[in-house]
Amino acid sequence: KKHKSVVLWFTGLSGSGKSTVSVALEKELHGLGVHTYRLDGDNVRHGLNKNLGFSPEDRKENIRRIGEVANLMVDAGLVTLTAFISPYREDRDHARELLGEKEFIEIYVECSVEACEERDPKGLYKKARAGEIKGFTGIDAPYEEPIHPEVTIETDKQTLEESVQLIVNYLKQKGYI
Ligand code: GGZ
Repeated sequence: KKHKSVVLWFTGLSGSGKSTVSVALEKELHGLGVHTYRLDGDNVRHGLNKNLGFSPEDRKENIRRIGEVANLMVDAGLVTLTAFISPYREDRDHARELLGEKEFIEIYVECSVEACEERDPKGLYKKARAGEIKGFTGIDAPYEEPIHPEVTIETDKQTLEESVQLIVNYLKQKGYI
């Protein structure tokens, strides 16, 4: 089946559901015969970007490299999903510019800090509150919300299935898949 190659750029707080939604979406896309590749902390921060931490400069470089890699993946014809906090608007906009307006879909995974902190799957918010992690996004480091994301999902209000369907519908509507 034919599809346009495009980047689906997920952004949101730690614990907002970027990975969960992108994994479920990828599965759905495979079912529709769409070729995908997913970039996330596990395959990027532990490899290509393992020399980077969480200072503002390192996050910027993290996102810059991810934008470049996503660009290559799109050249290879893949629907590319990226799942990183990407807290700075400027850095996301740079990735958007690199990819070109029509091939960059920003998906805001909206979820209150309170709800993310409640979930706290890795106990990182607890550590951040205790001062054991400094510069944690949403606690003592900024998260700049997207102003005009192509898609917003609200993971503290919608089910996983609803969020995935919203994105699939957007992609169909715009003729990407
Ligand atoms: C935010 C941190 C931090 C700090 C470690 N701030 O829930 P997680 O564990 O799996 O998601 C977070 C992940 C964030 O990495 P990204 O590459 O997505 O960040 S960015 O886009 O800002 O470069 C969290 C963990 O790494 N983590 N320290 N200080 N998240």
